Amino acid sequence: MLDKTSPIPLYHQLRTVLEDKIAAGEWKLGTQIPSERELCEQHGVSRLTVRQAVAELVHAGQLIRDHGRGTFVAQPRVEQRLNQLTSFTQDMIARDVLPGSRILDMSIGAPEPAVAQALQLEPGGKVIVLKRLRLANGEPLAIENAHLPHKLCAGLLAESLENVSLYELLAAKYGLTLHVADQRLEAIACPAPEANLLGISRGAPVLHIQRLTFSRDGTPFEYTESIYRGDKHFFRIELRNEYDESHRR
Ligand code: 16G
Repeated sequence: MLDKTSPIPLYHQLRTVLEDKIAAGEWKLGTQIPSERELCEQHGVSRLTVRQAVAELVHAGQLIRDHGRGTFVAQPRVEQRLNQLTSFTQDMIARDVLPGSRILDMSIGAPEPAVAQALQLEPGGKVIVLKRLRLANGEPLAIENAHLPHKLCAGLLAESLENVSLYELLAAKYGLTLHVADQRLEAIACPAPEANLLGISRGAPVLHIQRLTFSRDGTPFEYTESIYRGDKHFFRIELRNEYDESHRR
């Protein structure tokens, strides 16, 4: 119910009501939402209010406008918590999305000096390069280019890694369990080759992520550069006020 006496603007109240309909599955994925006129009648508000609420949901990626056809409930973007160290597979399963991967490259070679340094390799140390297209419900979501010290997991080259969790395999066969990671994120315009693989336009906004992962004994065992689609994925982080006494116990 909208409250016309509330200081919260009506379009914002309506946005919340519409969001609840999507969350509750009353408005199902991919279905067309009622027309502006119907929404005005249902909620007793003006066209301007409806337009503003719907525009916000389109902007937030929850609705999609198909000009000439109408407005539809969008496939939700995949959320990833930044304060939890997880694998792609875990992130997808937590969101009821089917994870998958296609191998783009699997080889052994000499790393770039910066990668060799990050992975603390000895001079001449080699890396296994594993480049994968990561799929969410069969659709391309990210490209991950992992570099792993060859001496820590030499047998990996003989493994079949299509649709397999790298982290699960590293833990089960090589005793490499995630402990901490240093991760950097930046927004970039997607270069052409990656855009082709991801099925998006060249220059579309994507997140470029670098992750250096360490095992429990402090050994860096994975350096990965990834590109995540900006339109299908978002990161979320819980922020704590360090000055609030109740956090310091
Ligand atoms: C995550 C990691 C990636 C790692 C992958 C393993 C980011 C940005 N990257 O996607 O570095 O290689 O998980 O996933 O979070 P898997 O175990 O499903 O293969």
